[in-house]
Amino acid sequence: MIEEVLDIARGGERFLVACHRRPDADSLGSALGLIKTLRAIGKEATLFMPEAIPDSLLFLMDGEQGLAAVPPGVRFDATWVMDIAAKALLPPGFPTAEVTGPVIIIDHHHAHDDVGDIVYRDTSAAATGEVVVQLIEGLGLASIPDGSATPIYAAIVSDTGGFRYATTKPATLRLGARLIEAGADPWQVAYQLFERWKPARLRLLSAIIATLEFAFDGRVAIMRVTREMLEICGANDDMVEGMVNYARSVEGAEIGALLWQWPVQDAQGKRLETKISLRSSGDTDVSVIAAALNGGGHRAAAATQLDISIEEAEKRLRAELAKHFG
Ligand SMILES: [Mn+2]
Repeated sequence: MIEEVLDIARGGERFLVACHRRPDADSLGSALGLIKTLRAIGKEATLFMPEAIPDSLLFLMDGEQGLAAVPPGVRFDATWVMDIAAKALLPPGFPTAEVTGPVIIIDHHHAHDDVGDIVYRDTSAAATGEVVVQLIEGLGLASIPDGSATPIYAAIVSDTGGFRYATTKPATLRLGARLIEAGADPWQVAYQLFERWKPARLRLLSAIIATLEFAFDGRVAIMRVTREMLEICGANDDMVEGMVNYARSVEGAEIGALLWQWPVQDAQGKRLETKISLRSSGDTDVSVIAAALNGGGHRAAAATQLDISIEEAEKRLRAELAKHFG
């Protein structure tokens, strides 16, 4: 319940705010929006950021310093984690319960599994950034707190694909207008999030598009990205974000899929797993397909990660798709 969450904000003094693993614009934007909001009501708030922030999101930081690790002895009254639907998406090195205090989840996904002690999910919200505005209002703040308009606006612009997706409601656009009135710069945000491509990323796009194949009479468009392709293009994994949309954009494709070779190093050793990103152009619920492959997401955008080779993952994916299109 939102009241329970607001009570935590009112009652505590010192908070840690975290994003999900591999932060995106909604997770980081809503984290920064919440940090400014907590400060606006006189609280201490610190960003937990153990990973490198993608270049396209650095503009959101605006002088904010993230904490890569919590110094020994530091304790928080509570820790907020933004835009997270599964335990596996907690950031690397997430502190223990005695450091974090109660863990509060602020999100808009359908949960994949239980994460957090207190959970506020509004699955009708287009972005977690929108949920942060509910907190701002719930705390009785008269206006959007200083410095929070741009990150919250970026969160919403990113998750709605620039106010294009079906999640864009009249209220979403009204909120966009309010955030611009509060100082968000729409072109600056769009340029940083959607344009400003490095040459290596454009080369990578070309390589990924060269792998495009159609299945099930063109109803599914499948693309791949391997470590070798990334290396040849001089590209990194951050540059792959959003590429799957090109598969969906093919006329007649109901689903766009991207298989992505993903290096993992853990107790079981070093190996290549496979991420699968799925996008629906409307009629098919890709979260059902992702869930059958141990993943999750939304109706229009879902993903999973499998501990198998890219070839094996493609077989599994095609077998699952055959249940819907076979
Ligand atoms: Mn989101």
